[in-house]
Amino acid sequence: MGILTLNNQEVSQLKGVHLYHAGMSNCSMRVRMVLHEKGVKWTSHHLDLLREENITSEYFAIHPKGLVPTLVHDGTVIIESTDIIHYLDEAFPTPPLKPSDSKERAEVFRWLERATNNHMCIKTYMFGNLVGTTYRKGKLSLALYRKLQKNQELLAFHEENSSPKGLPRKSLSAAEKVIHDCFQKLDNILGEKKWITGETFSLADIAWVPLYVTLNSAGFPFNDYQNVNRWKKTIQKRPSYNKAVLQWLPKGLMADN
Ligand SMILES: N[C@@H](CCC(=O)N[C@@H](CS)C(=O)NCC(=O)O)C(=O)O
Repeated sequence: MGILTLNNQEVSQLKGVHLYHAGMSNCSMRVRMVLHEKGVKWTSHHLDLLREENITSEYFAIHPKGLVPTLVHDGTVIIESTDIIHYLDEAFPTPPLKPSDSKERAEVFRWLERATNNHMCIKTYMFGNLVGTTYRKGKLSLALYRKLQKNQELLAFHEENSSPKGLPRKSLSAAEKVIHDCFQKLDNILGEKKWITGETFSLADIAWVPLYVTLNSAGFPFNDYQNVNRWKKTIQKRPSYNKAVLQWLPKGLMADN
């Protein structure tokens, strides 16, 4: 579980639930959805990723990779969105967002793990198709990033995206293939079940619907995934979707979602 012990007075003194997050970030959407599903009051610390508000020594003192989201609950810092939503489900048990059946619960964890494992592919697709050029770091911000970022995978990713050629075509095609495989699997499952793990709306649905939303905004072809489209439309009717996803999207992307 992504619980951190930081020597950071500023966050360790925070009371209640605080979320460091970004509007378009799929990882932040899943945390906001869980907070809204559970009716938890939270304080927003919004970071504009395009303006690199996450690339500061202050934020790296909270999240060692400078990523969103970060949850702080009564001074305890939790990172990794799938760990955060699992934590929230334990800390605020009503309504539960995991099925009572043990096999279905195991499936929830598999889908959370799958979301975590595929994050770099989603990031690659998003940068290659939507945000990459706007997100290219100039000389100065790359220098700052190199100073702050200790994670070699993220450093290499942003260096490559910021190079004149951007991310290589080969990485984009590989990412696209992984995403198609995941959504095909999801489509097959949703042909037989209402929700990803059965009859209960769960953390698995909450972890995956933001991936649909962000990929859809970047033009990922979802037309052939009929069952996934039906599932998405059902989730769209939930108040938490409106509050945690739609209201945080840039205006131009709201209509498509
Ligand atoms: N595995 C992490 C991934 C977090 C992540 O990559 N967040 C993205 C937004 S969805 C971010 O902060 N990007 C900013 C950057 O790469 O500098 C999680 O699930 O929390």
